[in-house]
Amino acid sequence: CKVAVVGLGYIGLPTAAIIARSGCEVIGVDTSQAVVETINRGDIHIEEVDLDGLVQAVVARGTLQASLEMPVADVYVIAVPTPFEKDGAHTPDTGYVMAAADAIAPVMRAGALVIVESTCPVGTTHAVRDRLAALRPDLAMPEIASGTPDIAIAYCPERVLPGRILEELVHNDRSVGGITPRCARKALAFYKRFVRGECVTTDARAAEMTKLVENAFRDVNIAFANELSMIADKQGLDVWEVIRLANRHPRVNILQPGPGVGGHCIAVDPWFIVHGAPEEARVIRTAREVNDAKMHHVLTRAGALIAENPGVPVACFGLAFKPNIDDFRESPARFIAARLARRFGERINIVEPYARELPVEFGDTGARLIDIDTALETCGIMILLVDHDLFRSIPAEERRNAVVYDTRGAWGGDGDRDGRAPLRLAS
Ligand code: SAJ
Repeated sequence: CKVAVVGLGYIGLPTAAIIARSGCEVIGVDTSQAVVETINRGDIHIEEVDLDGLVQAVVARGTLQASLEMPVADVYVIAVPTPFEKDGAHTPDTGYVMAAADAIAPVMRAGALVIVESTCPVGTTHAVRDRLAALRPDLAMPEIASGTPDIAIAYCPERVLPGRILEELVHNDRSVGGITPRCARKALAFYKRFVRGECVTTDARAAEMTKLVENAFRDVNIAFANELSMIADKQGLDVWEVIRLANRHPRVNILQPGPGVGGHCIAVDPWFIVHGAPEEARVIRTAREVNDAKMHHVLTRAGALIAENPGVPVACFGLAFKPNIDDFRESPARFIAARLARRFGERINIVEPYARELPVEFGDTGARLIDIDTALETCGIMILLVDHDLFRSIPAEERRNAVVYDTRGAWGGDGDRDGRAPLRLAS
């Protein structure tokens, strides 16, 4: 079985490596020459637990190769990004998916299976089918041609958690959505090669919506927690205590407030639903707005705290978009810290054990990257933005002389009322 994985990013590369490990011959296709060269050396260009060893092994064994050219293959897996268009209206941009279809069309042969894995608005897989049909009128496409189609097309989203990708790629259940039941069965047989979780067949549109719904569900639940934190703040309540107590109810499970929602999926995918049904998707849209508003709320609160304590050095703990990972893209913590650095300059110190240097936007601000010990010794204001385990384990004793703003509720006891009381001013 020869497989082409199109797009060698956070999903495509681990997927290509896992498929290669299962014994298929895999060609990873990417438009970046640097990415292709890196992988063909057995190296990786992204950070993910254990991915380096796996890629090195399958490249050395010759089962994974990267290429700029689309090969002839039995299976094509499309794992390219689906960002927003630059219209400021959160319109999904499926241009990379369509470009992948354009590249596959000239080389695909009868019997091929084309799978879309990228997160997509409902209807995209059918649009890919239509594009392939237009470019290859000589091949029979599912639902278009009468008789047995030459090409099978399916939508099979991933649902892996960054930091646990290799494990979850294999063990999570998967939705396998075919344009027709026959397409779904063909895709199912492919996933059975390397997935240990249950693979459930459905149609392509249901599978597209399922992916969006999963992330919108989480976004709405986080928005509930973030809204509670702002209500509790106004009413002088400890939101963490209220959530802890409410979660003792057997059917209540409130998530954790934080400085907003980051990452590449949860803050993006709900907009794909809103775009498809703007009148109906009211809770989903509002949740997005609440989570974005929380980021600005934290920025305002942190800014006021720093301004009220002139001259006191500040430590911002964390830049990552969530705890215990080194992924700083689409991160509310990074956004907040960078804005504070721009406003307060060299008073701002960043503590981020997962970073070797500060991201570019800190460039000329005067802010510095310092280690935990230096922060604890020298900073009178501590703003916790990411609850890395390394930060959680700092004992209260070591923070006792600082004004603390804990946006994650990780430093229980002091400063866990979403910022305001009970803060203690630096002596
Ligand atoms: N967050 C909170 N409070 C919480 C939980 C999360 O503020 O109680 C924040 C995090 O700090 C982070 C953001 O939400 O900024 C997202 O983090 P996450 O851990 O919820 O999710 P991701 O973006 O790492 O991965 C999600 C997962 N989706 C779901 O859990 C429904 C993952 O399974 C998907 O595969 C992934 O999106 C994706 O690729 O779509």
